[in-house]
Amino acid sequence: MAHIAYIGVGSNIGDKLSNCKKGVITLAERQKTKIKKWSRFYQTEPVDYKDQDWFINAVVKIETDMDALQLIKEIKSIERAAGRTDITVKFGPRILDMDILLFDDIVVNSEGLIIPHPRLHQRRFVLKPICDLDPSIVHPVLNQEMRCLLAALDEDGQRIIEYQCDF
Ligand code: PH2
Ligand code: MG
Ligand code: MG
Repeated sequence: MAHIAYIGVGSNIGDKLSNCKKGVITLAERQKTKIKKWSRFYQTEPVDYKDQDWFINAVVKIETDMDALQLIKEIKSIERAAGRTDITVKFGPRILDMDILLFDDIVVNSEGLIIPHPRLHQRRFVLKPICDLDPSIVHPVLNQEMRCLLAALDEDGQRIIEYQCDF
């Protein structure tokens, strides 16, 4: 059975845009997964850990036959293949970060996997691209539309700028 998931993708090392694109394309090529729609790409101010380069972020809507656990395993493997190691500083610089933001409307709270992503509602670099895709998506725990969560955010320390690219 096909599932719909929203994946947040980000990079702030090397060719950031290419790292993001390649990560998602690899996911789609490796497994029974279809890319349904890309958000716009954004240059985003680092959040939580400030002393690092700006990120490129986007969100992609996928359709997949994998369940959430298979999907997270596949994502971890793609992050490792891109050169990411286990010693990555929490919230620090990364070549490739792919996070499951939403998976159908399931709620998961296990040690290795939390869905919806626990910080999704606090982050402009996630909410803005999700709203590009569909601002009426309802957060399955908070029961609020993504456009409302975005509107409720503070301006401070979360600058994002649309990144012009032909993709
Ligand atoms: N990811 C983090 C920590 N901070 N800041 C921005 N702007 N974009 C990110 O993707 C990001 C971050 C940890 O995953
Ligand atoms: Mg992340
Ligand atoms: Mg991550």
